Amino acid sequence: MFDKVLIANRGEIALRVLRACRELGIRTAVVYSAADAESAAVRLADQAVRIGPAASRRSYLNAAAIVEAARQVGAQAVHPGYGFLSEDADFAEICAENGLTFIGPPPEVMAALADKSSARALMSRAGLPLPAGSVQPVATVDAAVEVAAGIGYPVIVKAAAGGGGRGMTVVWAPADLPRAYAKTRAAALAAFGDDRVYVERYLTDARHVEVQVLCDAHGNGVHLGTRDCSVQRRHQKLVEEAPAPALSAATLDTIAETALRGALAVGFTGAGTLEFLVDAEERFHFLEINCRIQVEHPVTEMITGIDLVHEQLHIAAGAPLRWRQDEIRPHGVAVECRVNVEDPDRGFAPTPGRLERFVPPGGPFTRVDTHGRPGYVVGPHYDSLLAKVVVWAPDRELALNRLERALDEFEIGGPGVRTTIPFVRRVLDDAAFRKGRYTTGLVDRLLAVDLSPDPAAPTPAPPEQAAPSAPPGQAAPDQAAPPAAPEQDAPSAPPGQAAAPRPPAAPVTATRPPAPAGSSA
Ligand code: MV4
Repeated sequence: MFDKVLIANRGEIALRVLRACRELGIRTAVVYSAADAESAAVRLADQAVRIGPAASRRSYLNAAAIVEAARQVGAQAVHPGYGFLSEDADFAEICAENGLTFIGPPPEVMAALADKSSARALMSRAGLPLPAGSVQPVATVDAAVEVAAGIGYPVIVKAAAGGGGRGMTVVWAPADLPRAYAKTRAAALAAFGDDRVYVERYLTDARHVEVQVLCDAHGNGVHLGTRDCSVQRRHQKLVEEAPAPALSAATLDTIAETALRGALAVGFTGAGTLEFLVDAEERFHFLEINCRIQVEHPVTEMITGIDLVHEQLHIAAGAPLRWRQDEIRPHGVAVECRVNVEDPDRGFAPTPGRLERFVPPGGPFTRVDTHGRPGYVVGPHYDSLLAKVVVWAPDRELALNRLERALDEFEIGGPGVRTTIPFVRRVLDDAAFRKGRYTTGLVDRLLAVDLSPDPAAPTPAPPEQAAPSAPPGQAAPDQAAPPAAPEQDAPSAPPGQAAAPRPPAAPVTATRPPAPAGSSA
C-alpha cells in the first residue's frame, strides 16, 4: 500500500478521500487554492500545499502544479476525486511520466472512454445494448439526416467529446436536424476543441440507472448493483438512491452483469460507473462510462457495506480484488440528497455567503458528507455542493421518511444563503417519486408547477406516473412510432385525445461550456 497519497481536490470529496487514507494508515497531503486555505481538508491533512489562486484553471486544474506538489511532499499516488482532473487522460499520463500512480484506470483506457463515440463502439462490441444510432461519428449533415431517418425521431445529436449532458441537442422533427447538427458541432468545437458528433434515437420517459463496478489490474471485477439518478436538473443530480426502485430483480441483475462484462471487456480498472437509460418496458441502453468515484457513491456503500475509496486505493496499489461477486449482498435501501448552496426559486443560482448557522443532522443510519461548519464561507469559485445527506433503511418507505427526518434537523443559515433542501423536500413528497415510478422528467414537472398563490387559477394536479408497461405477451410500443407525451410528467391530453408529440416544458437542449470545475457526476 502507498505510504503517502496526494489529494488533488477540494470540498467534501477531499475530506472523504482523506478519511479513507487515514483509516488505511496512509499519510495524506492535500493541495489547495488561495480560496481554500481554511478548509477542513487542509486542517486535517498531514500536509497541505498551496498550488495557486482561487481560479481553478490555475489551481485544481493545474496539472504541473499538482505534480510538483506531489514531488515536494514525496507522495506516491494522486487521488483526483471527481470533477477537475479526475477524467483527464493527459493528467493520468503526466502522473505516470513523473512516477506517480494516478488513482484511476490506465490513461489509454481513460482516453478511449472519454470519447463517447469510441466508448459506444467498444461497448457495442462487448455486447451491450445501445440506443439506436450511429456508431462512428457522423461527418456530414447528409449522413446525419440519413441516420436519423433510419432510426426515427426524436433523435439526439451528441458531441463525442461531451458526456454528462454536455454538448447534446434533442431534435424532434426532420426539419430541425440540419440546424441542430451544425449548432452542436460548432458548440462542441468551441467547448472541447473537437467537433465530432454522433446521432442517437432520443429515448423519452426513461430512467437513468447506473451500475457501480470495481475492477482490479489483474482482470477481476465485481459489480455493486444499481443506482437510480433520474432526479436531475440540467444534468445536475439532486436525489439518488440504491438500488434502482420499481424494476424487477431480474432486470436489475441483467443490467448489472451486463455492465460488468462491458467494463472488463475494455480493460477498465478501479471504481467506475456505467450509465444506462431504462425505458418503460425495462429495456436498457448503454449511454456512457465514468472513470471516477462519483458524488453519489455513498448510496452504494450503504447498501453493500463496502468502502469504495478504500477499494480504489487497494486496486491502485496493485492488490487483487478483495471481494468475490457472491460476497457482495446488497441489503436495504439508501437514499442521498444533495444540499447545494443555491436558490431553487431563482433558477438554482448559487448563493455564496457565510454559514452563520450550520447544524447537520444525526441519528441512526444517517450519514452526512460535508466540508461545511459554522462560520464556513461558501465562495463563488467552485460548484455549490455543500453536503450530501445519505440515509439507509431496510425498506424504501422508511428510508424516505428517514431522509425527510434528517432534512428537518439540518439547520443552515447565513445572509443570502439558500439551499436545495426545500426543492428536495418537494421531490420526496411527490406521489410518483414515493412509488418509485419516476423518470428524468420529474424535475421539469415539479418546476412547471406554479407555486404562486392564485385562487382564481388553481394549478391542476399533473398526471401521476408513466404508462404501465405492456403486460407479458403484448408487444411493446414501437420505438419508431411518434412519442407519447415526452414524459409521464407532461400535462396529459384530454381523455380520448392523442397527446401530440412535443418537447418537454423546459429545454433539454444543453450545449454548455465545460462543467464548472469541481462539478462532475
Ligand atoms: C440520452 C437521453 C435520451 N436518449 N440519450 C444526459 C446525461 C448523459 N449521460 C446522457 N444523457 C441522456 N442521454 C438518448 N439517446 C437522456 C439523457 C438524460 C437526460 C436528458 C434530458 C433531461 C434529463 C436527463 C437526465 C438523464 C439523462
